[in-house]
Amino acid sequence: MNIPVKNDKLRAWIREVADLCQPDDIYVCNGSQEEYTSMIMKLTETGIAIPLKKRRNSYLFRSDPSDVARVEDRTYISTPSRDDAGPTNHWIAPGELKKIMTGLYRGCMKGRTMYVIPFSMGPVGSPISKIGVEISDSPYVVVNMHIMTRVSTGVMEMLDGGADFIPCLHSIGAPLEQGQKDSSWPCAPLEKKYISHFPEENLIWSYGSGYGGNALLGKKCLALRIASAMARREGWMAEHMLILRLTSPEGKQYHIAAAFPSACGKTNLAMMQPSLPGWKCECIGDDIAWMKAGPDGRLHAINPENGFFGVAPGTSYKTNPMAMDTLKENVIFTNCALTDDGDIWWEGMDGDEPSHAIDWKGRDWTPQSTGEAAHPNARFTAPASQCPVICGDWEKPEGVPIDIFIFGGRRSTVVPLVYEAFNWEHGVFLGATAASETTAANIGAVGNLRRDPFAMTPFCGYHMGDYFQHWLDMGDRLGDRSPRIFYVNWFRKSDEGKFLWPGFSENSRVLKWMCERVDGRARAQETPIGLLPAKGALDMTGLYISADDMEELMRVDRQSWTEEIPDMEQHFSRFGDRLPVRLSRQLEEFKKRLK
Ligand code: GTP
Ligand code: SPV
Ligand code: MN
Repeated sequence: MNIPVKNDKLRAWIREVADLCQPDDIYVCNGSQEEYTSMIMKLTETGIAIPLKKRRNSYLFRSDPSDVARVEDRTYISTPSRDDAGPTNHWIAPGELKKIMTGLYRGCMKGRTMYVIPFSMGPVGSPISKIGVEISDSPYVVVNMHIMTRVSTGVMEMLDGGADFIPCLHSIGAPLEQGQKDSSWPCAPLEKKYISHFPEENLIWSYGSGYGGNALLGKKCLALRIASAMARREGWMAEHMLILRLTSPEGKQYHIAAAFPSACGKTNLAMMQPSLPGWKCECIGDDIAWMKAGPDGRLHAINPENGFFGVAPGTSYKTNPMAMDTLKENVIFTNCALTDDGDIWWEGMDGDEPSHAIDWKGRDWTPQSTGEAAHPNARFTAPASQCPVICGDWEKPEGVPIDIFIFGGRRSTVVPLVYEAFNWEHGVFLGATAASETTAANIGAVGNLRRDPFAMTPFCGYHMGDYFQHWLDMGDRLGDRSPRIFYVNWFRKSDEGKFLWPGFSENSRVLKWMCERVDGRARAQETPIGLLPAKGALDMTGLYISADDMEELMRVDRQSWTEEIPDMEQHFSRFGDRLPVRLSRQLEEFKKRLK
């Protein structure tokens, strides 16, 4: 077979994979508009992609009902020693895992085309960017990678010139026998799915799923799991963080990076339009930040992605107008509902519910139906460049200097709206003990409280104890140029189960307080958990919240925090002697403050 590729490592790898997986065809992608259109046309002809009358060049896909989210239980960090993967990762020894997966890969692309997708994470040519090549037998993956990463002949030219790359092998795990009819979303059963990472070889092997982070390997697999391990070795950071620029009425810029677990508000905060007059917010990234210390000694961040793979349900003109305006054309929708007039719909969208729709499983749906019309983890894939508030500097190769880090999660109780860490080390403690209620972004139970340090539990490519140490080391290096660290919770509820805080654009009030803290202008009060806004320090102009609700939002209840301690201790004990002493000391000091 003639493979139009000059890079020796890439040629050899393509041959090796083709010999193993036995596809009918090999196609090397160039990322062009024509390529996208012709792939989409084929997907439309077979009924797999449904064109939307109401949105130009936009399509709906419906996944298999078993393949709707990431599969953390089937995700592996395969280091030679189990210890190096740590207690938060699933582990199988590299030799054994490769043997199992080689068995699964053998002949797995029969009857299908093998696509070779060269892509850049980060602007092509930026010193922070990395090249990956995904081999996949899923045309859905190809069109999504076109949007989510930078697929181009430019990347192939760099490879031809000898550039190195991270190999990302993906198969849906559904070979076709001669004459066998294909299904619209072929995939393998759960027990045959493997999302595997070999951090010491910078290698990714994924098998059996076609959905999101399981299949679009540039995202969680490369840009977080593999990149976090590289970042530790090389002294930089790869984080599950949005990046935004906030500009004050006086024209001062603040760059903020925030880590919330999956489906806990990153995309929404990244595009938030401040309710406070005169403040401006621009989006740089909504999910992943790669950060390096710059020549100025500050931490500079880039967004390695090229698009948004965002949660659809709950997105509306009321909650996230900038996302809605991003979604007008050139969008791939997955597992949303289809309306009778040829548009998509999901729970929480503006206006009335449709009186009839086709749900994400392809069945008739009416407001009387029992299930949701859109799957709770239904997603949109849209080019970042289409976002009306994408920052003019979002592709700047050197990134933007970060002033503020925010950690947070979904806590219906205990955790107040906002507080500030006393210092970097305390901030790392807040990140390390962060907890959140689980969401539909992973296959599994929803609403269970779990510790999710730095929102990285599913994405850290090495031992979490070493990751904590890496955060402490970065703080030591950055010194007085370290970003300030805050913790937020938009999700505290009243006894009646109502959100106490309106969230979304009103979150600008909280960000404003943070900026004023950075400038040494806002007052804070010391509590055992950290520094809360002093009375009157949070700008509440034009927003009415009852005094009772406000008090509950800001309440630091010693009793409830004391009840958290055993769980924090148990959490820390999992890391054994890899837990930095500075963090166990932080926990001891916290206990003293609570007394
Ligand atoms: P991933 O893409 O999975 O990493 O998720 P994400 O962190 O980007 O979460 P996203 O912004 O998509 O929000 C997930 C859900 O939380 C959506 O249904 C939002 O409507 C909802 N949400 C986001 N921000 C807020 C907020 O400030 N308040 C409330 N009540 N809900 C919010
Ligand atoms: C997440 O789950 O954090 C996501 C979606 O951003 S996925 O790409 O599926 O990981
Ligand atoms: Mn995410």
